[in-house]
Amino acid sequence: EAAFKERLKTIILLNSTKSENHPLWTEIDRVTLEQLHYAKLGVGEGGWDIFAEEGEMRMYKREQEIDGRVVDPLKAVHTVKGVTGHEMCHYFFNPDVRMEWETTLEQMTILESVSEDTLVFLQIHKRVWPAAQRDALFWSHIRSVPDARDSDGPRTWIVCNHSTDHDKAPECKNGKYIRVDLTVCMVCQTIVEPPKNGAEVTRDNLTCKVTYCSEINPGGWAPAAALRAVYKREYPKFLKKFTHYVYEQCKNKPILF
Ligand code: 6CM
Repeated sequence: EAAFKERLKTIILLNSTKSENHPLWTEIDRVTLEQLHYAKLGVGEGGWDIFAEEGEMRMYKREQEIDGRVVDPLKAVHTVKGVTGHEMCHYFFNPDVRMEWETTLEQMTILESVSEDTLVFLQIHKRVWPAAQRDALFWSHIRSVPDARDSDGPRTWIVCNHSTDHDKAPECKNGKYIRVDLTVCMVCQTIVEPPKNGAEVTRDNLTCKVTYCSEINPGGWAPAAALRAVYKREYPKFLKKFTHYVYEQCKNKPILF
């Protein structure tokens, strides 16, 4: 009986560290699945205008304002050879490497480790003249989902970031920074080209299809033209830098399917 109780305690402890038991879970699950669906919709309809194109990368936006604030939704697609969707999403989620590729960041704090796949972040972003400096408070969640092609090959991966509140975060009303409101997702699908004669799959056989969607409300006054100019410069810079970083990190490592 003692052994049974001990085992039960371990099971309860293990389950309590799963994100499914967290008060935020319902929202995390809902927003992540909504974003997955949204990312999969093409850009053919819905008034998407292309604003950047380089190699395989295409970036689209829809100009939109709420109370005079620019909240232009952005959708980007990119194709990267030699990496998997799991690798791409792993590096996008992993706080240890964020400073290596995130050029808009001044400081990053993990406010809560909800579980292995979910973290709550407080980030202070670099100030862009002439607007006030911004911070962002959001949960970040990574998961794999069955591939749309219904194959038994590699699964599709998603990272979803969404604004939240947190006891440990400073009040934004009287705070030093203006808090942005964001919903961001990165969805990555791995395509494996089967090697000839049943040979082992190498990085030469891999292609990763990346979709990145972002909606950021600047949260307070920011001059519209300047903000759009910042986005036009920063988003392509981010996606190029990030995907190149992942390629470089992975090229001599075993494949993480
Ligand atoms: O998705 C990206 N990064 C993730 C990890 O950091 C995460 C964070 C997104 C927050 C982005 C907030 C940017 C705030 C920019 C300040 C605006 C100031 C207004 C000045 C007007 C003149 O999802 C990559 C994000 C790439 C952003 C370009």
